[in-house]
Amino acid sequence: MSDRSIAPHIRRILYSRFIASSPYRVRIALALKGLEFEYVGVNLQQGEQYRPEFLALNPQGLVPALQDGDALLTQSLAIIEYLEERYPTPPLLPGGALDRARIRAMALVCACEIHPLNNLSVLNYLKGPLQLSAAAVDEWYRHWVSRGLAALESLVRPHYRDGQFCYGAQPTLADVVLVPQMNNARRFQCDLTPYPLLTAIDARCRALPAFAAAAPERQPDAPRA
Ligand SMILES: N[C@@H](CCC(=O)N[C@@H](CS)C(=O)NCC(=O)O)C(=O)O
Repeated sequence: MSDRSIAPHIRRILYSRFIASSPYRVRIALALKGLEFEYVGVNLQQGEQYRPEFLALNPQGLVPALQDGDALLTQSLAIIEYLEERYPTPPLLPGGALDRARIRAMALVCACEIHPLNNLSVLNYLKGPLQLSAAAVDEWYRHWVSRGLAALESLVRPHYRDGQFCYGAQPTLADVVLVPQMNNARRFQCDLTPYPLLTAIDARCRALPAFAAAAPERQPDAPRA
């Protein structure tokens, strides 16, 4: 993170980490809505999220944070809902109240039930103060992924038709959150064969230009081959 990152003249800045799933959600939403931004990498593995200059942006010490003009925003889903309200096209929460509640419920399976239990600081706490072995921590990780994805596969099934997304014929917030979660699951060698619908939707999403542009390997702080 550089001092340049808090320069006031810059219109939209995303504080991100290439591999981290929460900023990945925001990158997808920005790309789907065609919104440009400057990327500032925060190296979580080197503890940059705990530096005073970053804590001044997000006292939680978590990415993402988004500077949008004068507004500074944190929490990926709050950021995406803000983008949805300010830049409604294309909609990530389409339809009526019931549709939106169902889409949010799908997104929250990953964002509230899987991801918080598997975050870097949680894993570090299990490995450090609680002295769990690497194998036990991997088991912990995969347990919460399989429990969450199994539920999500069931939630998606009644709404899914071949060639579609989690909820209908266009990507929604549910897909925006699913794709980074599936990426995490692959990183930790989780077995994805029990989730054929989620696997198909994930592949379909990743083939779209907006999702591809947001992919970890395409980010400026990703390791170069
Ligand atoms: N609920 C938050 C979660 C943010 C979060 O956990 N970010 C992770 C990366 S995906 C992070 O910054 N972890 C740093 C750490 O745990 O120290 C959101 O959706 O923005």
